[in-house]
Amino acid sequence: SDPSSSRRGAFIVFEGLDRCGKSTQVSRLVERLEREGRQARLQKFPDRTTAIGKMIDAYLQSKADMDDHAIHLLFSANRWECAAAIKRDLAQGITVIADRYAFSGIAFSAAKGLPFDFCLQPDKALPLPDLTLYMSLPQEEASQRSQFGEERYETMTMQQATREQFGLVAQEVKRIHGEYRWTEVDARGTIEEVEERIRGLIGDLIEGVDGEISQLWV
Ligand code: Z5A
Ligand code: MG
Repeated sequence: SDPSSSRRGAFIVFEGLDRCGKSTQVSRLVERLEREGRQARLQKFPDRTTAIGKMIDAYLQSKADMDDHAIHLLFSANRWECAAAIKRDLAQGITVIADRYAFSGIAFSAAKGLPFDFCLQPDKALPLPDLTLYMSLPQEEASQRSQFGEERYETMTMQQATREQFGLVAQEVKRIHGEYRWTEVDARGTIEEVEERIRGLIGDLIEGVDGEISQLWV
């Protein structure tokens, strides 16, 4: 019998600061998997299409103001409303590729000054990614890619603070869930060069994973 048929899909998350190339690489990866005849699904966070997502979108565009704690919980709630679908797809052997996840949630809110422990709590027990690829790009090169956008958080000070918090998040993931779950990717170079690096790091994860999905921070 075919052992791969009993395997679940892998849950792979892309993280990183503004304009490091997450959305570009995530869509290329999903397209490649589909070309190869595999089942894959892209899950973007925030998912701005849901009711909660629309509130987040208004906040990011500065059309609405919100208490820092309240918006933090909404970002997390936005993941919880997608959690069942992620688990269902993984169980059916579909590879789920996420463009940002709980780690952005912690890094951005902690960068604003919320306590790190508070930031972790609401995402506790969400599906644990099998692999998080953190795309790292020096600030100077990120700035060259395009002008900062119009959205909240798209300032130099905020990006620097978030970069530091991502470092702490990486430590926590490695400490609690193991070194192999968090890998830094050099995001410099051409789109094709970065794509090759990512392909090498993902390896046979796309063949599926044995065992049930674990829980984040548990
Ligand atoms: N946020 C939060 O606070 N809490 C949470 O829980 C979550 C998010 C989930 C919106 O996120 C904000 O929400 C974000 C974090 C916060 N705030 N900030 N900053 P978003 O994911 O919707 O943000 P975005 O604006 O769509 O994506 P991005 O991060 O800014 O960009 P990216 O996806 O990493 O990059 P890209 O769109 O693929 O590429 C950027 C540009 O560079 C584009 O013109 C590309 O063509 C170009 N590019 C890409 N790769 C290359 C290479 N290799 N060379 C040259 N140029 C390249
Ligand atoms: Mg993006």
